[in-house]
Amino acid sequence: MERTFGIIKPDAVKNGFSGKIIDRIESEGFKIIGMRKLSLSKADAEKFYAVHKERPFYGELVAFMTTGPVVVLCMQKDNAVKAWRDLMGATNPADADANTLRKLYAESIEANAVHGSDSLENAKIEIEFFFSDKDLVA
Ligand code: IDP
Ligand code: MG
Repeated sequence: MERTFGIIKPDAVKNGFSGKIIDRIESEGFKIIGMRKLSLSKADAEKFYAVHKERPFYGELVAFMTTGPVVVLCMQKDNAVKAWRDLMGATNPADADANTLRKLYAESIEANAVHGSDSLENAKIEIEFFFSDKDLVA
């Protein structure tokens, strides 16, 4: 069974959507095997999004991700990486399909409610960034 990594971003936590998003994750058949609420430090956000360092929105993205607490998630399901990306919807909520998390809950292309790993390789790296083995309970 595949594992992926997700974040409920500061906008969605602040707007009171954490519970709705977690409910949806479970009703779509994901098993949540790790979950923690935390505040990202600037250094953590910079490191987590280092792959986007050269993109023009990097500084603003790091600033946004440190505006308030987030919920980090490790989720398990068949084809979890793709299934979670599909459930999230397009990066820009204006382009997201109906009933995706970003269509339902995102504020903007930046404050877009959720993060999800884009590959199995990155899922492993991102899970390890936030969770140790003993934090993951299947
Ligand atoms: P993804 O989250 O759908 O994988 P990425 O291209 O990996 O999208 O971008 C990472 C994050 O950076 C997005 O989720 C969003 O928060 C932010 N972002 C992406 N494109 C823009 C933009 O054009 N302006 C502002 N923020 C952006
Ligand atoms: Mg991405």
